Amino acid sequence: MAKENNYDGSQIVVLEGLEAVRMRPGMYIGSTGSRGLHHLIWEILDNAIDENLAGFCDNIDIVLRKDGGITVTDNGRGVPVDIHPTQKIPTERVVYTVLHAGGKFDNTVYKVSGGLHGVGSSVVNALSVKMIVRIKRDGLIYEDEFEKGGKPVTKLLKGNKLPTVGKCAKKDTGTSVTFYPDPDIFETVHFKTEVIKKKLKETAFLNKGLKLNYKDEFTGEERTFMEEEGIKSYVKYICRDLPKLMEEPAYIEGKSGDIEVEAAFQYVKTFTENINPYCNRINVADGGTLVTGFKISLTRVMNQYARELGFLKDKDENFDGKDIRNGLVAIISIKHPDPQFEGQTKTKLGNTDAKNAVDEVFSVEVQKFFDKNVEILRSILENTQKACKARKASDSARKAVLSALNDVDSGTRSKLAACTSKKANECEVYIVEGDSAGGTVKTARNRRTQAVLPLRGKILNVEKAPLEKILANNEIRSMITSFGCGIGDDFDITKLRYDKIIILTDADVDGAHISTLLLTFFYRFMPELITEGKVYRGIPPLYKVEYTTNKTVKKDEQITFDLYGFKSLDVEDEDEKSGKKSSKKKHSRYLLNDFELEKFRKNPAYNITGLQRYKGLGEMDAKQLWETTLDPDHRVLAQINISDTVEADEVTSLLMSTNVPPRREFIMEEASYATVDI
Ligand code: 0R9
Repeated sequence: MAKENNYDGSQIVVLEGLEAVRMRPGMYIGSTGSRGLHHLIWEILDNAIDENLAGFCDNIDIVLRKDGGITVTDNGRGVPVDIHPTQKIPTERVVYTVLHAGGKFDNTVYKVSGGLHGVGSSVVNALSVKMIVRIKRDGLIYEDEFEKGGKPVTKLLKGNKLPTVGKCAKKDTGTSVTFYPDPDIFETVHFKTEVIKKKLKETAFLNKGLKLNYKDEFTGEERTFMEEEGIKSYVKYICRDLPKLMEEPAYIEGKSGDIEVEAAFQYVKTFTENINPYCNRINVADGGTLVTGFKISLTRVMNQYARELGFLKDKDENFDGKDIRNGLVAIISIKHPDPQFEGQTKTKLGNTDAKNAVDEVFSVEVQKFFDKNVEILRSILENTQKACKARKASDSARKAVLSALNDVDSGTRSKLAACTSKKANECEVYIVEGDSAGGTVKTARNRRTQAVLPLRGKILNVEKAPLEKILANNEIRSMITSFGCGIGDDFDITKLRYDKIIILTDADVDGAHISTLLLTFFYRFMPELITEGKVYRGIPPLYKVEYTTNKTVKKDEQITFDLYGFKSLDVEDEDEKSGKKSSKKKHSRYLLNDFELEKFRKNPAYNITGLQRYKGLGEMDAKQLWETTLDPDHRVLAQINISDTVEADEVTSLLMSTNVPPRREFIMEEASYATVDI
């Protein structure tokens, strides 16, 4: 294939556009970390899925290549290769080099679309060291290659035509994109198979019947993701380990004007509500109009039935929407031709017509379902009735408990060892497992800014207990009073007394369990603590190694490992501290986990002479605890974040389910990781 590196005038403007992407990648893909890196795949994948939504593609291959690249191939029509009317180069090249190309902006190419609205392909090209686009169309195979952030390598033929590299059957059509992310832009160019597979699983649920074939050339793993029942299977999957009120999810679909509406729901016997909304396959985690339409419709329909079936006696009496949604797991998925995503994170749908469309379709279709399934309807209404009674009882209990908590000085009621500073932005509270570790943390801490709240044993599983019991629990009351920001509907983050809430448990299964119970409590009663990034897990080291080395060990040397970003802290020898030069060159170092220990062992510069494994926080003295776990300059904290609500609920349900084996497996795995996504 002919290659060349000169560009005409229009291409220079184009390259300036791509250069802008390279200057500010975060603006286009969110970050240059692992999340941003994977975003590149989602962009290309989205374009292939758009072709599926348009009805021309039913198969997508995703290959994690041994050479570090990724190839995504669809069997759609193939990106057009004709000469673009204004740019005078192949349309394909416009798509991959012009920032606002793709046609999604004016809805001419695709009626509904997700992703970066047409700029995705060129953004991925701009952030790659190499990209190869292969198109099969009209019995010919075309290829276009780019390098160094989108600079065309392939020389166009006479009339600016795209060169071909072979022939194929006429009916064999499609687009294949291979790209290699630029290591100068991304902090890591290491793709994570688990992240990709999770996305493909979600994509399969949201695109009924679409075949997604995954291949990992490193491990040889090959998997096909396909869900014949789409979001119905998704609900089934979320509820798989939960006790169910209805055996099978209900599935509803319909159209209102240009808007397609799909919903699947199932009631389970837990106290929670879990609604996951999608618009054009994008998870609109903050809800918006489509969720409002769904809730209004469900509340109205259920109250009508409740009156007809005698669950409500008074004609003006109504069940609260919250009671009706008690135990509900639902996926709502709409396809909108012109979605307006709102909010800072663009995860809330703003279109008012979406509210009416969902209300209209759901009301009609859900009644058809319930008219055929009266027994299910009755058990949901019985569940609603119980929830309503419990809520009325617990509303008064909650008010009584909260006012009692407010009346008494929090410090004297709970075991909180407060800090002296009252400035929330510099204060943090350590929630510590057990009185004994709590005692050491109290001695070791910086009393001005670090408060300590020791918890006794395991805390209550809020997923299973009724509200009265939750609010009567001492550990939970201690947390509510210490944080000072209320719970549930009364929660007010501006009143939070601490900038960081740090969970500190032993690095064992019990510790991980306590940690997840705490996270579940926060997630259910104070979710903003997590969404606002206030909750952390303290990661104490698992090992202390003594070693000799010929290397010069700098005082306070820190090593950062790439994989998890862990730090290991080198501690000073008594000799060095007192100013003497160590003749034996003996040192000690804290290591966070087995991974670090392995890495240390393999390093020929170090000769390990002693190894201590900390079974729990209690084995460290105050000085050790300070330097490894409390000192803001050296400690390792993992910020807890909710990467997406479905995952959060899935994990919470998994952890709190009665199905013990998968729960144990998850806790064991999580116990050894530094970052927690609940
Ligand atoms: C592997 C990833 N796939 C893609 O990026 C992809 C884009 C794409 C596409 C069309 C078909 N398949 C595609 N795969 C397409 C074809 C036609 C009309 N619209 C879209 C057609 O044959 O008439 N395109 C996405 C944008 C564009 N094509 C366009 F802007 F070039 F038209």
